[in-house]
Amino acid sequence: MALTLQSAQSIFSNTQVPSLIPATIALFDQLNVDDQLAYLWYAYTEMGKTITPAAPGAARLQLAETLLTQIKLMSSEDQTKVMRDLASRADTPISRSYGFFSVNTKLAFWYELGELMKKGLVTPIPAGYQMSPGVKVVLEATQKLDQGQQITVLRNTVVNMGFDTSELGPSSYPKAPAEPAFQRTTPIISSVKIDGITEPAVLGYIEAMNADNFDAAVALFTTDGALQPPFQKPIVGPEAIAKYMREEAQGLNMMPQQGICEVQPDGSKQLKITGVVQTPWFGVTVGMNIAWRFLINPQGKIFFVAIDMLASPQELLNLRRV
Ligand code: 45D
Repeated sequence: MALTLQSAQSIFSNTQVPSLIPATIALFDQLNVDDQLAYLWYAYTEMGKTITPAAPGAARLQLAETLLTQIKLMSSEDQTKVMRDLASRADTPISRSYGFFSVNTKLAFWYELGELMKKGLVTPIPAGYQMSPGVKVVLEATQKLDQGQQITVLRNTVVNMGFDTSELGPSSYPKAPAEPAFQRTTPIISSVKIDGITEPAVLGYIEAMNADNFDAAVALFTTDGALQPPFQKPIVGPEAIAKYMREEAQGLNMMPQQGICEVQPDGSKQLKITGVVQTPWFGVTVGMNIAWRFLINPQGKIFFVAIDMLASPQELLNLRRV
């Protein structure tokens, strides 16, 4: 029997994911633009009391430099307008340029804007802004999330800002600059041991990802294989997966802890592995509890892997099928 994406997506469907993340984002989406900017500023500064992102490297900031220089030279009214345009995804030259940035360049852009705000060179919140009750509701919802979940919400809002350049034809795409590498702060974890797991494709996957060796990781997939990131649709095919990994999976520390493997009558295997992932933005200070759900074909290739954020640390131990 051929493996299908649809059936693959439903393996270990009892995995509990934090519905609070989409719920918080949905509340955020309902705010007006000034409230959104104010919420983000408060959430970011509040979070900054305990954790701060690592400064992006020079190579990364260079990709955003033209925009940042332009913004620095503006009046504070125009600076506010730029931020409103980004938050409302308006079709303006700056909002378009931002829309073409990779995820990490978008984060670096905002990181630097935040630094400029601290120095008083960029205006943080629209002058005369009064907090609406809606902002308090979203801030309270955010406080209920753990740190890994909070940075996921922030990252998501940053990714969604700017003009949606996917609406433009492919011919209008500027050539994407090569992604600058993240400096790894912790030594590469080379020998992978996962309680209960001996599957070579899985161990090889983790090992390759921890070395940013995406070609090796992608070579473990079938030609119709798929990878499903948290809260996203599956990315199908080796080329698309490799592109995604280069943009979004660099510098991650993957520390799988335990798992189960179930062999199916057709010789395929379903595995669920739980553990902790660290992002290079926050290093060892933020651990995200996640699960990988693998479907390995009878030939030992990865047909499907889903990455799920877990609702709670207790979920790390949920390795039952139903
Ligand atoms: O003034 O196996 C605001 C995959 C506006 C790959 C701001 C994975 C207001 C396969 C924007 C707030 C990747 C799927 C300022 C595994 C304002 C795989 C600034 C999983 C100044 C395991 C805000 C990886 C800023 C995972 C600067 C789960 C915000 C990775 C910065 C998760 C926020 C990574 C940052 C996460 C957030 C990273 C840097 C959640 C980073 C989050």
